[in-house]
Amino acid sequence: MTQYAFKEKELELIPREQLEELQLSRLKTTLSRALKTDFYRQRLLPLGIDNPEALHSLEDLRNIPFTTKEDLRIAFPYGLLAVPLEETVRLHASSGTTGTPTVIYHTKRDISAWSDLVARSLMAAGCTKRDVFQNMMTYGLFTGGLGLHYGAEELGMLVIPAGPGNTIRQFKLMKDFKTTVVHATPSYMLHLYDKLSEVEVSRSDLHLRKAIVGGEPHSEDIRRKIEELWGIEVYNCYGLSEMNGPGVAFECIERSGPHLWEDSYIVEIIDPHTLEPLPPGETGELVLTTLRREATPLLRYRTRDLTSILPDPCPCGRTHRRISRIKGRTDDMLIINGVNVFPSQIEEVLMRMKEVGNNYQIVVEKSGALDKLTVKTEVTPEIFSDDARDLNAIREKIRENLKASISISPVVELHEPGILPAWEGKAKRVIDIREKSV
Ligand code: DLL
Repeated sequence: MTQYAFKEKELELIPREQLEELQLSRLKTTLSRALKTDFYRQRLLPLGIDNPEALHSLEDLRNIPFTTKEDLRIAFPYGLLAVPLEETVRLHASSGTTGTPTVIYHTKRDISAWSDLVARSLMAAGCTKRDVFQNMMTYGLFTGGLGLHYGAEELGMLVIPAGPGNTIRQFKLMKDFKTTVVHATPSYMLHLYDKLSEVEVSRSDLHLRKAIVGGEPHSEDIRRKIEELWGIEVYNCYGLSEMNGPGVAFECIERSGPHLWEDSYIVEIIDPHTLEPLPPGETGELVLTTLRREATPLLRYRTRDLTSILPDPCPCGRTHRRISRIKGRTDDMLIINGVNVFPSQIEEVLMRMKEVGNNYQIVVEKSGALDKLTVKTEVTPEIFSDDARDLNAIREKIRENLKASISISPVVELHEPGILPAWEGKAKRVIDIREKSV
């Protein structure tokens, strides 16, 4: 049965018109907060954007420039802080690859609004205060651990702050405390399942009923695989540290795309090249504006994530629109000998094949002047045999299926289960060593 509303039922079912009025009023507040930061003052005042009351409709948001990850780095450490330091209670940061971290600050009210949003999300996914919640996400500067932790406590779940790793202990905790809901990256859920055969705990000793997964892109087939292997329901949780972290969008019990909580964020989808808005149903870059955050308001933040707004309303009745599964990032597209390939396309092909196991890796390197794509995949224990003819046939089948999907014929390597690197946090599946291998 659909459960509504952790605290504010009217906000989850709010008619669109009222929701947009609420957004406009909160947008004005966000702009006035932004104008207190050094960064936005320098950016917006020269453009004559100095009066929140001049925003007459949500369309007016389009006159405000985008904010990018690079801007957050430029503003490091305090350029985007909109409140006095004494009002802040926590920061989260992500280091990325270039060195300077991006930092988001939170006031007490920010933490409480975020926790409410996560509690609302968990409730929409059918969790209750009777659930025992084992949080296997990393705690620390990364938002995955603490974000869900506070929200689950807010809902009244019993939280086990396990963090990732130490698989034997994870199973012991699950068994001893009768864990019913877990939170992990999808790759860690698959890795854990592979480890189940090595411990003295069997699936029937466990009380698991749901997993919340997120933090990294994953296909519908990965979800299905986790659901089938574990015999549980899997819910997709989307978020990014710049927008708090987990809980920006979350699936309800329909499990048909995460609702993006529009009382807290304004959603836009743009063409990443022309920067023009795209209509519902069309895939483009997700752009988000915070509506409730006090300490670090962000206007039109370019997430780099590729998705679309699902045009149909959800049968659950919530009016907050759903987004489609993240297809990839504008910056993770590989160009291999001129052909555009998203890692998600490769994953989709692999995960649809019953012979393929729970882990894979994509390697791109130079071979002379050309790019060479190698797809390494584990096969299921049943399939792994010494009969080279069987393995050759499987290798060929994978190669053909991949060629049909991505128009490139990769080298396919098959591996025994447990051979490829396993990930406790976000999986790093793409190894692009073209520069090094020139
Ligand atoms: O990964 C926040 C999070 C933690 C979300 C735990 C969900 C669960 P960042 O480290 O800033 O924050 O990374 C954000 O991860 O822009 C996406 O590219 C990717 N991502 C996060 N969740 C999903 C998801 C956290 N459900 C970046 N599906 C985002 C696909 C996801 N990609």
